[in-house]
Amino acid sequence: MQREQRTFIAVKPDGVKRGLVGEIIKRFETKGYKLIGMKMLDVTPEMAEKHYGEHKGKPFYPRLIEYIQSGPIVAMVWKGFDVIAGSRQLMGSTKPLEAQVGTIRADFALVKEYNVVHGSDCEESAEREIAIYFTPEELCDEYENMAEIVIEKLDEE
Ligand code: IDP
Ligand code: MG
Repeated sequence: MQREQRTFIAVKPDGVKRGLVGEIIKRFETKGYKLIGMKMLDVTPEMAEKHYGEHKGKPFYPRLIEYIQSGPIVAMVWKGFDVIAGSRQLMGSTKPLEAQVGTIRADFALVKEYNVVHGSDCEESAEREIAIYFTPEELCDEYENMAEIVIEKLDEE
């Protein structure tokens, strides 16, 4: 399948505390993406710094590092056709007021500092972020989900 990608998605601590885990997972599932890894964990300072290394030095960095450690996250790996751009679309813009109505951040977040969900922004970040949170053995990619069956049929035509 062409443009089959993996991405790292996390329900951030505010999303977990607000009881949005199921709602957020539902949006990725119903879109047709395939869940291949999931765990709840407390982000360590080392993980936080690796994850958000690109933002080091920015004024909001210390608060971001504190925020991502302010409670457990639900870390996930999703796979699918154009899943990186597609999940950014489902999440909406970083700033909730700029996010389109119907996206997760427009529907559930008020401010950019607490925007309930994380998603990788390119293939390189996706692979880097997946490796921070998961070992290859923790990913379950053996089963076939409905979207894969449909896309295989399209490929055959
Ligand atoms: P993204 O999560 O949409 O990819 P990034 O620019 O990569 O957005 O920023 C990472 C996270 O840092 C955001 O999701 C948000 O939680 C936080 N953040 C981004 N910009 C600001 C800011 O200007 N002030 C405070 N927090 C910010
Ligand atoms: Mg980002």
